[in-house]
Amino acid sequence: MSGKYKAAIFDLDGVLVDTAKYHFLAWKELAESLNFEFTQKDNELLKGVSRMESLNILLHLGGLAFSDEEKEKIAREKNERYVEYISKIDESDLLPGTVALLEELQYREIKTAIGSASKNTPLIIERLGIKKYFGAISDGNIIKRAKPDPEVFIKAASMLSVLPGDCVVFEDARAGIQAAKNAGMYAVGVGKKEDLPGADEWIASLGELNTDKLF
Ligand code: B16
Ligand code: MG
Repeated sequence: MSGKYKAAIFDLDGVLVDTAKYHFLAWKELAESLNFEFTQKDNELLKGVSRMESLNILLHLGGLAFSDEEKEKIAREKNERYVEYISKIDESDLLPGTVALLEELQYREIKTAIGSASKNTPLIIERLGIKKYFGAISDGNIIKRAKPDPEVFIKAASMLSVLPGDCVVFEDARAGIQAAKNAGMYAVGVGKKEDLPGADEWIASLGELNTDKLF
């Protein structure tokens, strides 16, 4: 069937751009400064999770506890490290197939939005030069409830003036797939089926998408 969906909503980190490695480096440096080791495998637990929730998971792994005030300070430090990394990214950090898909959707007049937990979304899309492809940006700066709550995607649909049922979400995190399904949207998992239960279909990267089937 073609022409079924009217809009595409993209998660940012891990779907459009490979920022997970920079989040990892920043969290690892922070863990080292607190005298414990943080591994790539640990980093998987933080994908799609908000900054504060990520810090809670990290501190739990390190067996440490801090006051809310101290945690705010540590999260700020981590973000400063992360921002230093992403201030240097460019188009080469985009994941395979991203620009071709965004160009195609624009040509076909399919509405597009970003639905990301990241408060750094404006900086990232500016650095990548992809702002022009999106009709709406729903991100960590405007939402109150983290994925798997559907708020970030519901807001994106409303900003695009489309119904949730008319949207396809592209997500690389388990909580993001749940958020999309909680929003009543079609969910494409960008990653492995075993890592992303509950999605409606799975692709390894955006370059693999069969757009005729969805739009
Ligand atoms: P920030 P997404 C998420 O972005 C990341 O996957 C996650 O690792 C990060 O902790 C979260 O954004 C918050 O990011 O610290 O930049 O506000 O995958 O929802 O695009
Ligand atoms: Mg993601």
